[in-house]
Amino acid sequence: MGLLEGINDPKDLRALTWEELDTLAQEIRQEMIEVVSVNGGHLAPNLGVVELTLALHRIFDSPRDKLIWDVGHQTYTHKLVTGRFAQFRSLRLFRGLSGFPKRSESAHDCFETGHSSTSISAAVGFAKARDFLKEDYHVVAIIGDGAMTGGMAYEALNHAGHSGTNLIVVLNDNNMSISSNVGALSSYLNRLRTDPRYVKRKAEVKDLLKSIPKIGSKVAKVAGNAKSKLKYLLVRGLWFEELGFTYLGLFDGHNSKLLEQVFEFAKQKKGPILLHIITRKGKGYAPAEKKPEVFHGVGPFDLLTGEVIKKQAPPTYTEVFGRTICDIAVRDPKVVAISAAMPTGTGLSQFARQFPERFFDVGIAEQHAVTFAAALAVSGFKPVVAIYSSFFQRAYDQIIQDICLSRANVVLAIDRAGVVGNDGPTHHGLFDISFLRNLPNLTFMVPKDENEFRQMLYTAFKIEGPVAIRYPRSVGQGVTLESSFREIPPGKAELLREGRDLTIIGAGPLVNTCLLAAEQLNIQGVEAAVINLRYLNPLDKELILKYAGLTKRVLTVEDNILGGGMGGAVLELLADEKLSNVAVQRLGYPDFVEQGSISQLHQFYGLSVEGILGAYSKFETRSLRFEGKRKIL
Ligand SMILES: Cc1ncc(C[n+]2csc(CCOP(=O)(O)OP(=O)(O)O)c2C)c(N)n1
Repeated sequence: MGLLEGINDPKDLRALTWEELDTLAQEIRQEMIEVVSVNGGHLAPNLGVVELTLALHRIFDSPRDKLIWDVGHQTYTHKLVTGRFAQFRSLRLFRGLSGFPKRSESAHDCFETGHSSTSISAAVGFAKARDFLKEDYHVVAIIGDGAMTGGMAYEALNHAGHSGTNLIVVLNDNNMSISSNVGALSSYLNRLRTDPRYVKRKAEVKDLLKSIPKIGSKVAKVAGNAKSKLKYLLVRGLWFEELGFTYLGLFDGHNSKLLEQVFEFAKQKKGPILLHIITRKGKGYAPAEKKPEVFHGVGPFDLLTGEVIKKQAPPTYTEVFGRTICDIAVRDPKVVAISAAMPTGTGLSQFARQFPERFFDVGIAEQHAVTFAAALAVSGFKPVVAIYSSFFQRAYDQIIQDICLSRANVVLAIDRAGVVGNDGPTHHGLFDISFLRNLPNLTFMVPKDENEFRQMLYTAFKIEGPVAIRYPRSVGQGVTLESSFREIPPGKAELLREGRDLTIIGAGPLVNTCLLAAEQLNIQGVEAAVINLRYLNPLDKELILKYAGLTKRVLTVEDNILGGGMGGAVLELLADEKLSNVAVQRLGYPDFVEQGSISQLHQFYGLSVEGILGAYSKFETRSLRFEGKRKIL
């Protein structure tokens, strides 16, 4: 039996010797590598924070003290030492342990995260609540250098520095976001990191910290003296200090003894304090150290070689996006592309290589990305902003104010629309239909397959005004990609199958599921028309009304929350046109959706052939009752 099995609570960590702590760190790394090699997950960020997490849990008293993890993708060690070792093999699986902090999982997960740059805001909230209630605990935000590029982090630093409340920010600086970190702040951190005073005096810092007593009445005085020496010795983080923080750094994030001394010191310190810790992404697993970007969030891989297991499959929608946008940009020099810290994730790496001066990675700054694009568009360029659906939520106001209101020619490429699988509720793209389909001036498209997607992208740059296109995190249908371009007629849906008993309206790749279901229904003698909606805005009212009127039964199928979704748009249309004799059923998600594979989730929520057949059978009884009533009347 290893040490890890005996850790049921962070308190158990405090009994370990330094040697045992080292052994535990190795066991934790082994466990994480093994589990992620099967289940997939955020390996490199987690390997980098093993010592940091253990030190935090030995020095702070979670759950009384609040540990708030930014993004939360680096909480595997935290989970393993807070009583979740037994469930760790279910990490990211359907009904299993979440890959992010989850309040329902443990009291140690004091705040749920998944989206970046919220931890300092949350820390200020916890600290203020504590101050109000005259309670006494520590609040620690752990934020990466990538997350530190997000606007919310500055808003919170601004507030925290001004309020002067006691809180600790641990800046986990591994010099990487998912890809290389970008921007002026990143350069600033880099200057601090490479400051010769830090490089030369690492050893001196260690000695000095040894002189800081852990507890006792003399702490304040001695710590005060030590602090001025520390300031002299350490690199000055003037920028943070100007904001009202005490800055201390830089410290080796893999040196447990040093980390514990630093945290002990920070506990005694009044006011906001920022500890600048240097870690190595992927630490302890050679393939992840070598390719931290690949192992940031990785699917199943071969343990020994570190080779990611790739099934032979059609290209993903993201890959098709990457290729197509390059093809379009070759033809049109005004096309520029913008990513918010995810050039690889959004398929823009090739564009960045091919057109470096026309590519912008703005960091984790979705709001800025959108307004920046709006001004580029107003200046005559044709920007495409590629962001995942759930991260676009950040930029809602900017989409309305800066893009739609002024009809800016911006293409919003909404990747990862619909359920995304094992990252779960923080990452599913369930809301974009609801929050975008009603925006004036915004043309909103959804392709049924990868070739239609390619043609829609081409069409998007032909349309005057803003355009959004949503597409999923999955491989395509395997259809042939036409090399030539053609326009998809704006506002026109596509009738894929005639029928007079039922109209099935689908959007996106689920249209294929609708077609398969229609074939099954046909075997049962039911003639179902299938409409590929293509445009959520403007709606093809004519076609919808025609088939709704003809079949009197409409079933909508969408990879989105039901509230405000595509089915809602159809209902609004039928109500507006007073087609009250049409029965409508909607398939989609009634609520937040948990983690699981995409096909598992589709199956579970009835977005499947069986789900459609089941829905149809309910129609029958309902509409018969309805028809019966009408007869009586
Ligand atoms: C609002 C938002 N945009 C984008 C992401 C995707 N994302 C997850 S982690 C990450 C990089 C974070 O870098 P850093 O904070 O340095 O953490 P590291 O993984 O390097 O430890 C990004 C861009 C996100 N989670 N939230």
